[in-house]
Amino acid sequence: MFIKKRPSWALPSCEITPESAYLNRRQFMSGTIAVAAGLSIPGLVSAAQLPVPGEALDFVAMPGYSTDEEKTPLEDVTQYNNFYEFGTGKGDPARYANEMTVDPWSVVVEGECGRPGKYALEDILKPHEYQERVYRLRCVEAWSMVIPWIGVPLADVLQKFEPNLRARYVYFETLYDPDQMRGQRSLFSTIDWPYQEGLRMDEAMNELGFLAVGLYGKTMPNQNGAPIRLVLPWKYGFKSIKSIVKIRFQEQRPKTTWEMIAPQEYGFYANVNPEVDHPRWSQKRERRLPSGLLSPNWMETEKFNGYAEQVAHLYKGMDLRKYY
Ligand SMILES: Nc1nc2c(c(=O)[nH]1)N[C@H]1C(S)=C(S)[C@@H](COP(=O)(O)O)O[C@H]1N2
Ligand SMILES: [Mo]
Repeated sequence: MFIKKRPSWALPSCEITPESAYLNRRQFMSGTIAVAAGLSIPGLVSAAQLPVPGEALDFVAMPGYSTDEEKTPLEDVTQYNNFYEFGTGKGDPARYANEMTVDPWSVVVEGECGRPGKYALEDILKPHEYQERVYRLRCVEAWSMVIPWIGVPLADVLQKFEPNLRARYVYFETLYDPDQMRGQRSLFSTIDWPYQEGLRMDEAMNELGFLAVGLYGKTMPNQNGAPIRLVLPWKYGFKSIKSIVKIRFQEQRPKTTWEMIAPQEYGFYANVNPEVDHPRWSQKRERRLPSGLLSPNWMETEKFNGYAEQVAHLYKGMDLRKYY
């Protein structure tokens, strides 16, 4: 057993226009750690289960990858969501995401890799053991949560597809199915579906990147991006793409959904940065949910959302005002 010092980000840290306002305007105008070592102890944890909706999952807690800040209550995590495929209201995903079927689910892997193909989700998950990581999630709209995710390291999954040397970026895509996703049927939607995201390969391979299949010990609720979604805690929430059906390794930087909608407001990198304001609001502070009128629960936003120790090196020498 080896003991690693707990990284700094694991310690407790000492008038906003939502993204939808932009759309509305447009609509108007246009009409590792001790426990980690335990992973190798046989019998400690069973192999990954299939994500059956609502079922409890076996997992290994990862205190070295977890904050001990107070967790946001399950109710807020599952009823205050952004998932525009089901509507732009915060309550719409909880109301309508059960119109989506997540079983069976497959993911197409393509591009610059040795193992392209169409994979059943269980085949992607099978070789891995589930971990629980309690991460902060900071939305670009200046609210935040603390969520206990269950899932597998993104790097471990991507590695299995054997990306080659031409793979400089990885692209992700959400399900496109207007029959199941009422937001995609909306005449007012300015999003060019499907929702698309991407990362530089070295960002994707960072130890913090996580593919979540559950939260609070159970299979992922649909509104949070069932059956599998990305979690990138040092970036604004919109990078953490939900309900993934495609992964592509590519040489060129992919276009991403929010960048395409409003490039002057949402960049490709989207690293949490209190020093770079959104053109229409400050990013210096955030409302930690639950947040009410009388107790808005404002707190300071930290650079890279408090995960600088793990990720700052990825952006060394880059002007983060330019590459926001
Ligand atoms: N496909 C898809 N993924 C998405 C979104 C979306 O609208 N569609 N919203 C993003 C935004 S803006 C945020 S803040 C997070 C919210 O995740 P949560 O609802 O699980 O808290 O999901 C991100 N992933
Ligand atoms: Mo967000």
